[in-house]
Amino acid sequence: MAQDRFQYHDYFQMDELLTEEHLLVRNSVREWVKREVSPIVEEYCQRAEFPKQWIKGLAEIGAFGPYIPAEYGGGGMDQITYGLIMMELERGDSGLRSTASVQSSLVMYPIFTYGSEEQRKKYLPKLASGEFMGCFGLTEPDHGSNPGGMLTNIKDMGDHYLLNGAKMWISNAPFADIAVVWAKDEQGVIRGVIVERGMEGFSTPETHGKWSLRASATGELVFDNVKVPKENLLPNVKGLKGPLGCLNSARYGIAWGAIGAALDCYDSALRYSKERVQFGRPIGGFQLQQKKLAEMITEITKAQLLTWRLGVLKNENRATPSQISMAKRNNVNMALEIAREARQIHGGMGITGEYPIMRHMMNLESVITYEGTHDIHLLITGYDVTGISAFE
Ligand code: TGC
Ligand code: FAD
Repeated sequence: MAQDRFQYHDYFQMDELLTEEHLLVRNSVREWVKREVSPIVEEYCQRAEFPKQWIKGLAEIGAFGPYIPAEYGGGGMDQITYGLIMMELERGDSGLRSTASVQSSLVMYPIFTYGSEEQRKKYLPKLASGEFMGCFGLTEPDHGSNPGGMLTNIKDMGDHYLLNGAKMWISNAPFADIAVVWAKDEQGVIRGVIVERGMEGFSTPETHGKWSLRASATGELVFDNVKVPKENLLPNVKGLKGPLGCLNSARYGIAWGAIGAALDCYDSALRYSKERVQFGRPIGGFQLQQKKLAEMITEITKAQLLTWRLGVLKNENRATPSQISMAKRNNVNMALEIAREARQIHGGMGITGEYPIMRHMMNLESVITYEGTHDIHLLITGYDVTGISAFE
């Protein structure tokens, strides 16, 4: 990618709603992204490789477990700080945000919330420092939107559990040290277990050929009679609400993250529209281009307000899963539409790696599908407002 000339856009002066600490963290993450991410992201994306050197940097800026209490190595910060970090990371690349949100919301969160004290002490500090990387196994080849139908299972063998099955589309799987895996016990109840790399019968083949999230590693989790020690069971949750509870946190982070991708596309399109001259004038002077830009900043501003309010509710423990679904769905769709329009404003240049647009657009095609598809989140809202489930 050419030099990172990104400038933040705050049309409704929302910075006034943030604290000094929020601004400090946000600005330091933004600087890190400009320094360590933007110069190399395009190259790694083209090579379809996750830049492992980002792990150390992510840990140093506090992107692993920002809201996990400091006694377990986390940042002890609030939910708005977490959101701001996700926004800045996704401004760099959705794959980068994915790595941080999986580690924080899908690995550290369940261990903190559903784990034993021993599990918290054993894993959380190492996950916060990046010494351990984690992944989250819910989706299966035949159970994506409907995880309740999962086939992966554990059998109680007395002194250990025997784990069998397979998970698919798992972010960070190829290099993860541990996996939080959701499986049914002999009574058909969904339980969480922590599986460690090196356990016999556990493998993590990488998924190749992706046109999206190319700078993020995705893979399968395959369990062939894996002996999981009894102490690796997450004791404090049973049922689908376990994994779905983690998704509330990750989807919340994505709602913020998508604004970052949208801002990057808008910022690039705005600058290009002022610099690119056709018919003797900057293309930003043509009404058709102004319509696109004006609509972009309007949608970004609406998403910023929605998400900030969601953050306030989340800080007060009042954000409902349906509110989170609405924000995730709205913001990711908003970002994807902005990426498509920004691509057009850049003309032919929009398809090249000189600009971040096409990369964001392709990434967002995954973001609109993972953590619950665009359709599923609409149905969650539909259920919430009518009281009638479309899933039964
Ligand atoms: P349903 O009967 O509605 O619910 C079952 C139980 O779960 C409870 N529940 C929730 N609890 C906490 N948070 C939520 N958001 C919850 N939603 C539901 C519910 O109260 C019930 O509890 P209980 O005590 O009565 O048993 O379940 P359903 O089978 O009808 O399914 C509902 C549906 C379709 C909404 C849900 O399964 C769903 O969200 N599907 C989408 C699947 C999904 O999002 N997968 C994501 C995989 S992880 C991922 O994509 C990571 S990408 C990471 C990255 O790279 O950034
Ligand atoms: P399906 O569920 O088969 O859906 C196909 C289509 O049917 C969609 O358009 C969907 O909206 C629609 N559909 C399904 N059910 C209904 C319905 N009831 N009504 C209307 N329409 C419906 N999972 C993890 O567990 N961990 C991870 O780390 C992870 N990372 C991912 C990374 C990437 C890059 C991707 C692409 C996916 C990842 N996922 C992960 C999986 C992701 O969560 C699933 O892809 C997603 O939940 C959708 O499942 P599916 O792909 O099986 O689609």
